[in-house]
Amino acid sequence: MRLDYLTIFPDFFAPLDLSLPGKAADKGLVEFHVHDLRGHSHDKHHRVDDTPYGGGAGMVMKPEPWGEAFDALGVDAGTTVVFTTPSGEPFDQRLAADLATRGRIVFACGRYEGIDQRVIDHAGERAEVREISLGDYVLNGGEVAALAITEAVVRLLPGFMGNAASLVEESHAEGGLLEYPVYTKPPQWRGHDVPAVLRSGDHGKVAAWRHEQAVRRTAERRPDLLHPSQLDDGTPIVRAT
Ligand code: 6GU
Repeated sequence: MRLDYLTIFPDFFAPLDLSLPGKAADKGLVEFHVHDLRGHSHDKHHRVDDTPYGGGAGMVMKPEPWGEAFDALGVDAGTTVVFTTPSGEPFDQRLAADLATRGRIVFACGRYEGIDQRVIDHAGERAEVREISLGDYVLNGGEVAALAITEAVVRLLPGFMGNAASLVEESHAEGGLLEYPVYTKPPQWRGHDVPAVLRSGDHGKVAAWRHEQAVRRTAERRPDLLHPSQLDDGTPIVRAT
């Protein structure tokens, strides 16, 4: 898989050499290429933004540098262009798994109040386009979002963690539930004990306890996941007639 990043802040992507993505690159599973969008702006100040038509606050990213960058990168029908934007579709584990099947992704990281809509429309005429949001809050730009998406996608690449891990990760909430709490040694620590059931050696009781904890957590933190229509695991809901 080849991943390209178009940004006016290339330094944001230094972490790609570290940790998980760096390991994947070392294994030859993925290639990262970071590009400064200003290199495709040719006025004296390498401007990439301008005032919005129709008025209003803030600046809009100009189309020309993006178009030239797409040309230079050879963005084509075999490419997925990801625009990171708070107006995008919500990112989740399912979308990460979908993106992990692509051969090439170009991350277009917007800044200011957004990118001229024609850039997205144009990209859609030559490539697959996904507009993706990390969640319902606003970041200053799409760079951190692109890094987060990268990490979620790269760890799913076949051969990265072994197949067992990728299978388990197909849904972030296994069985539609959040993870149960986990413990390791020592058995007592600062007045807190490991729950006795986990040291009982009774695998049936351990499994039951973990399931109950997962349900409790999910009810408290993510009640939306408990609604059957939101499990969305691909299993058709069959109702008695
Ligand atoms: Cl993908 N971009 C920006 N700028 N803000 C966000 C976001 C993305 N996801 C959540 N907030």
